Amino acid sequence: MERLLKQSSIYDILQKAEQQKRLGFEDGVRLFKSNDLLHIGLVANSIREWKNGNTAYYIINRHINYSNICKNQCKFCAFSKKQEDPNGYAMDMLEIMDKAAAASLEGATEFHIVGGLHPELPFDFYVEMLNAIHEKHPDIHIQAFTAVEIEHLSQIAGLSVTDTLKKLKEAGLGSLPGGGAEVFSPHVREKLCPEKISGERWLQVMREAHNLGLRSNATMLYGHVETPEDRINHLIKLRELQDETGGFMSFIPLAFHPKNTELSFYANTTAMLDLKVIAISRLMLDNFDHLKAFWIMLGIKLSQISLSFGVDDIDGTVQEEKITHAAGANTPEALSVTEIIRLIREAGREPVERDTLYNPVTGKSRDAVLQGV
Ligand code: V47
Ligand code: SF4
Repeated sequence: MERLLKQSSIYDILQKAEQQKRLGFEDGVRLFKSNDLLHIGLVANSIREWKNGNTAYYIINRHINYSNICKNQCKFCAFSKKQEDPNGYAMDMLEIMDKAAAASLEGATEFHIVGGLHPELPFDFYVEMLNAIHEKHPDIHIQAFTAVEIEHLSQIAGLSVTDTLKKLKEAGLGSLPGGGAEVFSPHVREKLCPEKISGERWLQVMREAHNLGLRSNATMLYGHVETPEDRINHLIKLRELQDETGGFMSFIPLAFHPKNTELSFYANTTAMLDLKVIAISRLMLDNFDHLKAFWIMLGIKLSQISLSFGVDDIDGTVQEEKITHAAGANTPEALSVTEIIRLIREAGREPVERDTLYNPVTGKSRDAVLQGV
């Protein structure tokens, strides 16, 4: 094994990673330019096992995309609609509460709530939505609003980002999802999402959230115009903020789905790129505890394989997903707990149900809930 590894042209980098020494920009770029996926994966897997043992986490959750109406027009997005578009929607409180109640009956421990930047919904709508859900389901964690939505809410509320976050936290917000990060490089944002907040602003919103004790996730949307250099720059920026705040829980690479977008001439990502992004992220993000495969985007089979390339979490039951499915995802919109457990066990890992903050969810009462699912 050692002999084979030594023959690899990236042996020096893999050895550094194995010795838990921090990788630099040039190291990351060289990893992306290498096709030695198995050796990169081998070391990523050893780091994953060092951090998380044989555990593979999953969560019983429910996505609620409260509205697809958005004032931005990101070129990679097939989900958003203009207000006048007949396919635009905004759920009313009754519909949102119905979805939350159904998820509660199914044993959900998390609501994942994101939407477009609606030009007219008032700030009160968001506060009332959190209040209503939190009052009815106080034990279910609300993970809501990307950093991009938080910036939008602060603008419509006429408040600073920190004061906006404080109000949302008082109303029941538990943590922030990792969306909206895309790729931080200004030249990529200029091409794909010029109206969106800058990468620096995304990081600043997260910094302010972490400083208030709100944890969050982080993402990177890959498989379009970005270069290996852009990806590594993105990962290093996340690593720097994590050094400062320690507020990120997990990193989730998001594979670009081109169908029905303005970038529909792009092909879907390949398994080689998907696994390289996963394994290299595991090697670069030495201060992130968790690496998540969002099976909806990655596909069920590759998500299972990713458990041997650095991933320790395959997200959850989800129940309804609109963003990737608008862009042609061919995965289902939900997975049962039984199916998630089977995938994890067949990968030789130990399934552990987690809550949003990665506490294991266990106990007899839990078993009783799950028997009814
Ligand atoms: O911000 C938009 C991305 C994100 C497309 O934090 C697309 O646990 C692929 O962030 N193809 C929203 N991706 C989803 C997201 C997420 C998902 C699951 C878990 C978590 C978490 C976060 O989806 C957007 C954008 O970056 N996106 N369009 C597309 N065509
Ligand atoms: Fe709007 Fe988000 Fe879609 Fe961009 S990615 S158009 S901000 S919903």
